[in-house]
Amino acid sequence: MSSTDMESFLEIYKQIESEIIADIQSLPALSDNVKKQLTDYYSVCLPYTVPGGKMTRGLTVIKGVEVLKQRALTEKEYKDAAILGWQVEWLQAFFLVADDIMDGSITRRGSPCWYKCPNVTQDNAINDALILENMIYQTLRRHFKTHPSYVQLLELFIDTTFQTEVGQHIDTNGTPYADGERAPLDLTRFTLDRYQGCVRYKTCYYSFYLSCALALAYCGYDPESEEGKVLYKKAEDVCMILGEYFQIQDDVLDAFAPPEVLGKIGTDIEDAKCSWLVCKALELVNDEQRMVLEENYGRHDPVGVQKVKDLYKDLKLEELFRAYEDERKETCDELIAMIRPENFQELFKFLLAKIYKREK
Ligand code: GPP
Ligand code: MG
Ligand code: MG
Ligand code: MG
Repeated sequence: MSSTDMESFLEIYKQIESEIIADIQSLPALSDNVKKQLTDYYSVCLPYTVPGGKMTRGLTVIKGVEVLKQRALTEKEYKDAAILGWQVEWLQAFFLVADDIMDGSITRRGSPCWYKCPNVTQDNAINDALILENMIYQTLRRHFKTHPSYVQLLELFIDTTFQTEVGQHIDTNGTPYADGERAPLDLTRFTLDRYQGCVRYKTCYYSFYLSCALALAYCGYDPESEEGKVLYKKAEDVCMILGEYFQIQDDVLDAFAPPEVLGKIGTDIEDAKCSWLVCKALELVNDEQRMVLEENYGRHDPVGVQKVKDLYKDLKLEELFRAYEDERKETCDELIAMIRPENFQELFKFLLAKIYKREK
């Protein structure tokens, strides 16, 4: 069985979804009518918010277990790895439902964001994000309670969630509120130093490191052992670099990719985000160009947003990004080639191939 087979992976999604819906159906002390409302609602919410992405985070767990075992997986191993992979996708669903509310986004994966759907509303969507998070722990308990790595698997999800929330705080706190009003734009906050810290926390851990660490944990590598320490550290080092590259792509795509290809409409300029583009722009601008940012960055005004994008074009930021991307690819190739044992390299080659020159 190929580890990147989407159909088999989606089969496991359906099984997990059925188990969750069955759990809701058997909640005690609720009338059949209320339980039907709940199951009807989550039978729509789950397929809408969980599958339907690129599924790279989930498939990475399977690839990781395969690479570490150095052989094709047994049916049981495949299923376990796929269940763990889906828990990363569930975590991602929780983050995206919440992130889209926080960022005031309109579309995701080519459809309206969950909170924008008719019959959902923002109040429901906030609670759904929390429920999606909780489902991770329901499913982990159901399938891994007696696994020797159960506690480590739980802690990986708990720690990664905290790391991502710290990153999200840095990401949204560029624009604090005072008396209900956004604080005035402060361009001095948008430095590459702040950017790197923010991205490490909000993206790298959950989008790259978590899947690799889950594969290591499932295969029994103890992070306290001599061998384990080296492997987790190597995975973390490479994932931080891949993750930063991935988020820089995300920021460039936010401004320049056609929404119909990307599946989402960019909001970084309107939201005054500490994006790679604005950080780079601020390194390159003259006084007059800086005024364009002062006057238009962080405003919900299409004319102003276009002026910022025109400035990015004048500063040749897309070209700068292309050069950066080629340089990153080389750095990653070199870093990956140094990883031992050699079979472990395959996991990071898989990740790099998934993101290099991506268009969505
Ligand atoms: C990506 O930021 C980061 C996340 C989706 C993490 C969210 C974390 C929470 C704790 C809610 P982004 O806003 O650039 O992503 P996108 O471009 O996909 O909206
Ligand atoms: Mg967002
Ligand atoms: Mg965001
Ligand atoms: Mg983004």
